[in-house]
Amino acid sequence: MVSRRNFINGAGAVAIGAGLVSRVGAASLPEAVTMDGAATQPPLSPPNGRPYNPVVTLNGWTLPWRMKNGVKEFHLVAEPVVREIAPGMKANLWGYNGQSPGPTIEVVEGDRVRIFVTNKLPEHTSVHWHGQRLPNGMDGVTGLTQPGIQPGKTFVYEFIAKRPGTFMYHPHADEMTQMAMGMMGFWITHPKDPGQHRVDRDFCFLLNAYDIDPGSYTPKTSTMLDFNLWTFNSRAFPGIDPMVCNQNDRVRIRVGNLTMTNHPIHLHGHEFVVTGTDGGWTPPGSRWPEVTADIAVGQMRAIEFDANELGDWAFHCHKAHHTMNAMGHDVPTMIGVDQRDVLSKINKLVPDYMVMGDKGGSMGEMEMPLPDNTLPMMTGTGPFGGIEMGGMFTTVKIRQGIARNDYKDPGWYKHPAGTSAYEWKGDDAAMPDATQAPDARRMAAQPGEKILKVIKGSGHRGH
Ligand SMILES: [Cu+2]
Repeated sequence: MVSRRNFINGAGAVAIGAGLVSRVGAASLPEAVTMDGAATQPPLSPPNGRPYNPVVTLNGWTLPWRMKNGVKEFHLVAEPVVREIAPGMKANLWGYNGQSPGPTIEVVEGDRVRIFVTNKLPEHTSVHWHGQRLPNGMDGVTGLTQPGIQPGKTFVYEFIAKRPGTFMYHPHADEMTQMAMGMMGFWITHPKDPGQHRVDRDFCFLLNAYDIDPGSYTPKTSTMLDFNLWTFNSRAFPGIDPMVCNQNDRVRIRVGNLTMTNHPIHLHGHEFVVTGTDGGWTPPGSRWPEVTADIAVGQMRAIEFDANELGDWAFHCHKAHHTMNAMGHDVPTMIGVDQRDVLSKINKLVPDYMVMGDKGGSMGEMEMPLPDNTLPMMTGTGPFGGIEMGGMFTTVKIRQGIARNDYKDPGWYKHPAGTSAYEWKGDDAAMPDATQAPDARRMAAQPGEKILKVIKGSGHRGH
């Protein structure tokens, strides 16, 4: 839900509606609109200015603006925020206008844009408009192109949005702290001709990561690589909304990476092409089909596909530890280790000790008591039971009869009879032989023979 605050004198409430500004704001600064929730907001249809096809920010929103003498004016407020990472966990982050990431800024190629940035953080900041062509002095690099914006101060950035495409914004001031705290946002410059690069659904989100100890609320800002929360727009599965599509829609998903590592982003059931990069639209002749696109640090990618196949299709980072949440990251591999003998001995010392994972996985089904304010490592429940995922995971839900502007979750897909994997209940003799490779046969244990088991190292250092 959008709410409005007035940073000049705290004057009374103002009617809610895109593009509206308060009287005080109109006389000076544009009003700083804020958001108080993490649900995906419907696209913001432009109330003025040139027409475009708006994007949908996954678990986010688009910042309203005001037109002043032909200039699109926005007001960003850098400030501490509380972001719900997923139901059951909140984080003390830094962001813009009430949320982290900040709101998406949408403009049209050729627009003159003026952005007021008010700093309500306890230290100086700046905003770098990542990927834009702009005058050097508007590039937002503290010390290099401007002094830092001190706490309580407002700076103005102004430039023409020259190149259409997919961009990001983030501070270029005490970057390690401010990015680790969630200071970032998306920027879309739509093409002048709304018929160009037209799709039916256009989603966007940032990849980000945090290191928040179970039971605490504030990210550890000195962490370089060993993050324990991998998120889409500061949300972790099962807190990430699905991307809802009508069957046969042309769908674009724009992703920007502001973590410290690369993410191979993978879509099930469909092939896509990369139609946009950091530098703009890719020439059609340069595109090839794929199902996973690796997105490096600082990169933006726009992928496109035809949503032909009905269903709930997984969409996730393919690094397995990036589809995990905070709890249980430093657990040793116990597959193949029979712990029954030691259990009774350990229980004398540690009454609540549990045997974990000797048959592999199944963390998702364990009912472990969690400390306050954290998320289980593998979680989420689908129509067939535990999904055993976390972090950078969501679904693309493709249905028939979804209205053009409808993005609400249609629930789980109901598979038509005879189209799901099923348990074999027939005669085993009717199955084809399970042929084994010669090595596997040789290594199979004979009765009474002991097999050497390998116990892998623990932890996840250095990803
Ligand atoms: Cu990843």
